[in-house]
Amino acid sequence: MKEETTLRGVSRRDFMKACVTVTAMMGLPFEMAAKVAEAAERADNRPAVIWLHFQECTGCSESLLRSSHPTIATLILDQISLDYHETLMIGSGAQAEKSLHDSMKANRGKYILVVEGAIPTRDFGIYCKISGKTAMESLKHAAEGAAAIIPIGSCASYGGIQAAEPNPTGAVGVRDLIKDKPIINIPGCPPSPYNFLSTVMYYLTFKKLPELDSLGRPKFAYGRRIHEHCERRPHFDAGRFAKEYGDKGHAEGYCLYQLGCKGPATYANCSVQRFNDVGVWPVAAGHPCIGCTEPEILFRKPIAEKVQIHEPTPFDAYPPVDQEKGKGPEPLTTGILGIAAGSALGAGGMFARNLKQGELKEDADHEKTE
Ligand code: FSX
Ligand code: SF4
Ligand code: F3S
Repeated sequence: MKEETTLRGVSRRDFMKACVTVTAMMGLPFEMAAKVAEAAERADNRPAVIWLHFQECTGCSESLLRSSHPTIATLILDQISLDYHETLMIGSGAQAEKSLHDSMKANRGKYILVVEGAIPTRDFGIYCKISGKTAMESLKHAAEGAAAIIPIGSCASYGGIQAAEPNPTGAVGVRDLIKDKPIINIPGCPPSPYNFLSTVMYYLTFKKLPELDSLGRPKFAYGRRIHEHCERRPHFDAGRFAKEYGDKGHAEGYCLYQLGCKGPATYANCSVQRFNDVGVWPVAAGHPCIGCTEPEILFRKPIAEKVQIHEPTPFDAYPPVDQEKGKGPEPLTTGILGIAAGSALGAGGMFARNLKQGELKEDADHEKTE
């Protein structure tokens, strides 16, 4: 029997599955999935979206569109009226500019402005120009009529790789230039398309912005550290670490902390939500997390450098590797032991120094021990 189709090319089952996933990601109870689905299905509920590209690699759009399964991209594109997107629209030149200005005029005060890429500010912003205007001018102009701005990716959120030292073009994120509009950062290099979809769905369902953290990220997606849910976490807690790429520990799924994994200091949901409907994410593929959602880590700290762990994070997803069912220490205890083991085994002079009031401070030097 032919499956009922709700939205373009998406079966009812896939549609509901995506709505349930998005609802769970927002931290809402299961019953709210029906409300989210209802908001998604309303034909009059499609905000105009203007999507600007500045200094970036287009990986954010790619991540959204290259999902192995069309559900996410289709859902996103069906939930919004994407009036202007330089790499997706058919028109170009004067025709594209006309679409941009027509949409800004027709939807003034109501459209969502999505920004992909950093904005160069040095030398009056001349290092990125589109249609004769600098990125700074285009952003300020488009921001004036926007209801809210979503900088997608770490470049638009914080400057990203363009802002790495010595930052030759003076690249900055949207929040450095626009101060009078609601801004919801969706960092990541690239970010999970689900985080963008969930943010849009939240806005459509509740007609308000989600709660944000101090970096302007939705708390529902960036409220927990990678390390808390990582599938390699039981190995961290047991003191089992990959020491080199391709060694036995690496092949057997041991913790990547000693290879520089920034998971203990990175707030994101990759270890839970993963990417592209097929369950991949960097750490599962054997690469340390490089902290791509964190402005102080991404392209600021070398990939191999170990992060300091300021407090033990209890894991809550996987049983310890050597724990018999129903026995064994509490997660918090094993977390602390794991930090100590990581310190002793991996970083030479790195050691747990200060354990008071539940806070464990570590000192990292980067001597090679072996
Ligand atoms: Fe930046 Fe987006 Fe990194 Fe690229 O375009 S967040 S360089 S993956 O993708 O802006
Ligand atoms: Fe996972 Fe990295 Fe934490 Fe190890 S340090 S458990 S690989 S997040
Ligand atoms: Fe980025 Fe780390 Fe997730 S590198 S994609 S935050 S695992």
